[in-house]
Amino acid sequence: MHRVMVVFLGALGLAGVGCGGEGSAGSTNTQGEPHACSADAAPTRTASCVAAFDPGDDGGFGSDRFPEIVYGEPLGSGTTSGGLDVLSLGRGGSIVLGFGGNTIVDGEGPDFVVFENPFFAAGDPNNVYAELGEVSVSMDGESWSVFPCAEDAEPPAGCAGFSPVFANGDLGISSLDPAVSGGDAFDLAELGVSEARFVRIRDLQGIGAEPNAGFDLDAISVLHAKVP
Ligand SMILES: [Ca+2]
Ligand SMILES: [Ca+2]
Repeated sequence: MHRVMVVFLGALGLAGVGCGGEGSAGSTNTQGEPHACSADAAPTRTASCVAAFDPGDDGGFGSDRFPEIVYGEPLGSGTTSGGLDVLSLGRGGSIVLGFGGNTIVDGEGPDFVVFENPFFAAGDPNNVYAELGEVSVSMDGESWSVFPCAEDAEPPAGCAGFSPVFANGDLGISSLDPAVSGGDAFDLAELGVSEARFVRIRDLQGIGAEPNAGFDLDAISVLHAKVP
């Protein structure tokens, strides 16, 4: 079993080190290795850089369009089918995303939203096809605060990957309006955290068949951002 680990730059916590200007958000080298998130990059309200990616087995769907596939607005498919603008993390896979030079801040209510591609199996709202993920946040990329995920609760609580996604950049349904966006919203206040530059998603359930195994990440949007 071979797992590829894209090492998270340990120097991220050191201002300016390892975050050179040429690593523009959204670009990859020929190996598909993502560039680290630069604090100097343009601030964004949706994910715009990958700081680390540790894929699990049997994932890889969407990797031909990685990293752009996890950037920008989601392309949700609502309740009837899973959106396809996603990267499958694989069993136990994890990914760390940033928002260029932007920072999530704790405002009133939820502060950011994670979009996967859950849907109602056979149209039954009580039978959600979900692949749950654990969500963590960090300011420096080294020290993490973890949202406790009660994956066996009904409905699951504190996890990503349970709520269908209606936000759709092509349809003009904004991911920044929780009233219409769907997805799973998170409030930094629940962790006693005031700000975060990075969001980490880790697949918890390892379900699905190759290449769709694990959490399918579509997008992450910031509701309360230091730079609106
Ligand atoms: Ca909040
Ligand atoms: Ca996407």
